[in-house]
Amino acid sequence: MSIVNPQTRTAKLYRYNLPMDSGVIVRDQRLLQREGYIVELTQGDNMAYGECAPLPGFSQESLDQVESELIEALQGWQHNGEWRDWNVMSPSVAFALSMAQCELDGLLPQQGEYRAAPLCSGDPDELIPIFETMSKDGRQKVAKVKVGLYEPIRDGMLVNLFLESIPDLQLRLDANRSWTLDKALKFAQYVSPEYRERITFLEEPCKTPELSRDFAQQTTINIAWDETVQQMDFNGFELSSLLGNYVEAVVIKPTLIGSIEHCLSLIDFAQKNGLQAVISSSIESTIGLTQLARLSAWKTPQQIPGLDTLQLFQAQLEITWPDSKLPVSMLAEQTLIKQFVD
Ligand code: OSB
Ligand code: MG
Repeated sequence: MSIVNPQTRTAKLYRYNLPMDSGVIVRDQRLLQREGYIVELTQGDNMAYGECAPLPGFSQESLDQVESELIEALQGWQHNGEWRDWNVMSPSVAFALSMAQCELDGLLPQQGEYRAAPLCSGDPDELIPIFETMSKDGRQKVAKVKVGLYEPIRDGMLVNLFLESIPDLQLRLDANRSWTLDKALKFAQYVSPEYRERITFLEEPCKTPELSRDFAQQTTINIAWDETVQQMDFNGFELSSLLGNYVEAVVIKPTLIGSIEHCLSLIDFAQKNGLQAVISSSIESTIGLTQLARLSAWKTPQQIPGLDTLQLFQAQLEITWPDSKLPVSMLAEQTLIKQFVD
């Protein structure tokens, strides 16, 4: 008679491919399909997923590279139950594996924050119906608008118009480092001073953090770090360089940052220093996205996360997002790359 060891470990590695909405453009590239990997860890009766999906135009690592990193790490884990140092892995790999381990250990609570801040491309007609549903739900009106894609004057007038016509609206703006200081100031010139405090923050207005700080000083518009956090080494010294006047928030995109441990230390640093920490997506499938919603409910319950990216997809993957009407593609229909068993 054989007795099944309750600690028996097995793993599966899948590669997925999901169709995107036809108009999705990420850093000047059209993203027709989203590709990535899902790891499935099993230990005794417990099972957990992790998603590794480097984002083209943002992640440094390629799909080929993460596949070999994942295979090596999963082989090691299946044999001895241990992971190598997260810091030697690519960020998307460290995020996937540490999240799966966190889930396997029962550390990630089920409860999620699924009220993401709606992401608007800046077309005013698009915003009206969204705000109407937000009013009905009695929700705080927070939206995120991308700026920097058109003329700064147009962006400024548009933002002013939103804030003027919707008195209880709070806006998050994101310029993705696209402006010179001059252009950023042109933008600000068109936003009436009395509305500026309803801009919760503007992410990375200028090409460098120094210029973004100059912008904030001169305009009194709060800013947030996104790209700057992605490029940092993690140690106490560098973290303190994020602080300063008019710095309101750090945006945390785990796929681009790395392990959950790293993300938690960043959240902890932000909270201790009076900054908002906003968990945000790097366009993960519903497997990774729901874990981010749960991470947000667990560790940043005061903040509405930046997770309104499911609208960019034509399908969900295995796990469903509350109230989404998108069809669900099953993991079993995706490509099984490798199984890790004794
Ligand atoms: O510009 O912040 C960005 C998603 C992928 C890559 C870059 C960005 C984003 C988002 C996510 O905007 C949504 C959000 O932060 O609200
Ligand atoms: Mg951003």
